[in-house]
Amino acid sequence: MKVLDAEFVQGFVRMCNDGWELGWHERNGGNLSYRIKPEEVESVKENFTTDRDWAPIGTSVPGLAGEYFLVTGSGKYFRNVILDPEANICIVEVDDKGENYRILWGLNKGGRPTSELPSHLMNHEVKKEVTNGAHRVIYHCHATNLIALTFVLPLDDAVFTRELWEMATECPVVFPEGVGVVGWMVPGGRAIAVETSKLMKDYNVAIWAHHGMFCSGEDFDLTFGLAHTVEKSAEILVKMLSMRPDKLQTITPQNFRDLAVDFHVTLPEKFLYEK
Ligand code: 2HA
Ligand code: ZN
Repeated sequence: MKVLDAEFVQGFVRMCNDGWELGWHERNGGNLSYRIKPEEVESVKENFTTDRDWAPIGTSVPGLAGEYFLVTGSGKYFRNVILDPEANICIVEVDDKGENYRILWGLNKGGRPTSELPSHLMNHEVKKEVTNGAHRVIYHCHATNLIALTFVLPLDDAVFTRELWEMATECPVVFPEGVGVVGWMVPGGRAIAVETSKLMKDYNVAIWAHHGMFCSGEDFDLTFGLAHTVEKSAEILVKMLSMRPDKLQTITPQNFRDLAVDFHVTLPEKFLYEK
């Protein structure tokens, strides 16, 4: 099968375009990666070439040895992915030590995988382990309202979780485990990847202060839907704070406990503190 005919590739391309249309991918902002299923690799491997060199990942991910990923290209624009996928995304293979990668398909006009490859792969490694292989998608976007909030809220997991939960009743159901926050760090390297992947042990969302967010999920719908829900809630909070600095009424800790019972989710008590 041609790579572009595969359903996982079409889902990946559609997600890139959805994020672009929502305004989360100015210029070359953001990146997406998908851990390809063995049967999907099998279905497209006739298109792979092995003439491109192995290159260091920049960190070590032994838990991903031998895995294949579909990833966006470094410096490539999300708005161009749908127009020319083969020039803007690529399939890479991780070596048997989890130290190097090589491009097997795509980036046919040159280029490298996303500059955030260390964060993507370290997050995949953690999520593969803690979800027994269920999570396959890692998504990084520059969602506007969420970034704005990182200037006015304390950079604290409990504060961000609680404020986002209060802004939309669906939130505690969509991300019951809460969200984690990384203070400002230089992007693109191993250090920010280490901090982000630590948070991914507990959360499916990691917020990068003054930069954006990382989301993890099982498939494109769930992962995009998670980012969309977080950003929608952030937008409501920005609007609310713009109207008045305090709330006249809100969802209370007891309301959240009642919701948790009916919706069969566990909401950690550490997020249900009295204010
Ligand atoms: O330019 O978003 O974090 C891609 C990025 C880097
Ligand atoms: Zn970014």
